[in-house]
Amino acid sequence: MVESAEQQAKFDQTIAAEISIEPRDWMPEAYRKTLIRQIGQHAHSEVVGMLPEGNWITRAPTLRRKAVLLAKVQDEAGHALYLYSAAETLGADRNDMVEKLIDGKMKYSSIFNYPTLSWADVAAIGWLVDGAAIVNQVALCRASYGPYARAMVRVCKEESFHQRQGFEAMMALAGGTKAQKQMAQDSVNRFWWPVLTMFGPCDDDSPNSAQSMAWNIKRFSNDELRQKFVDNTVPQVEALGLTVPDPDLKWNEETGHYEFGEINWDEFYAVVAGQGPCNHERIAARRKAWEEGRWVREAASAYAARRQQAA
Ligand code: FAQ
Repeated sequence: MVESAEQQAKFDQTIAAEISIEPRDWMPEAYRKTLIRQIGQHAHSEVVGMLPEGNWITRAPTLRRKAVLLAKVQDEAGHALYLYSAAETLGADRNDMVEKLIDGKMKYSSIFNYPTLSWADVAAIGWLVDGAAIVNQVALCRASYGPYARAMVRVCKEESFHQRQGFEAMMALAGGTKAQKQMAQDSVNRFWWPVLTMFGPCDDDSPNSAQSMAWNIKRFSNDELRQKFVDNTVPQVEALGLTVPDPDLKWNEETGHYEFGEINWDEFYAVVAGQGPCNHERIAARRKAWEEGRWVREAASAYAARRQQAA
């Protein structure tokens, strides 16, 4: 497609005027590709993100916890569906995106390559992982692409419920027996640093940020959002009577922010490159689901074609 100066100028004006870009509007190819990349990765994260928590559905400590966890995991599937649909409005093909995920050609959030070793990890995912996801996604409610921004509004409402249920489950453990409190602390120790990497590399090492911010897809930089998460969450850790596993963490009165230690970026890049503790397991699970669901997709397509023919 030839991108005319006139189309580009109209697009630039729409972005500058804070008016949403909609599927019918002309958009630069690079904008479309960036959105498909980000929304596709986001959708995949929701699907792969069901695995670590799904691991505990049969082992939840009470019926109430089991019912809540089932509903939460189901919500994540719903988020993936809104997101795949938003990517489809840009011309992406859902099957193609899923095949790219299982062939390792599309990414998903690094955080879901860490295992859930105890029940406290399920609480930590709700509280910390959903908590980090909200900080990122509240900003995306104002993303310039309409279908993405609108999907985020609903997702954020559900995520904030998830975050509270995670905190509440963590509160039960932190206020429980000595062994339960230790389980909660171990989980915070294991999840704290990986959660901080959910926001992406430091701004200086983030190749996509400048352009995505110019297009109003991203409204805050990776480091700004990470700082916001730390500022929100440290008081919550303290309220639980737990500690943050960072000896360099300190409150800076002048800036009004917490200062925190150096993130292990080598570990982050290794996990993104497929060398995290659970990468193989996660992709194998998605591949199995994709292959075992083939007959369902084929049957649904054949049925839809027959109905169309009859009509
Ligand atoms: N993991 O230039 P940037 C959830 C990649 S949803 C893996 O900074 P960008 C809900 C990045 O893609 C969690 N890869 O990139 C839930 C890029 O690679 P590429 C998911 C990462 O896009 C809770 C490269 O590094 N949320 O948790 C990560 O401008 C509980 C360079 O990075 C979203 O996807 C990472 N952590 O900024 C579900 C939110 N970070 O594509 C179940 C939407 C970066 O050039 C249970 N996404 N990379 O090859 C975003 O906001 C952005 O894409 C960022 C990255 C901020 C993640």
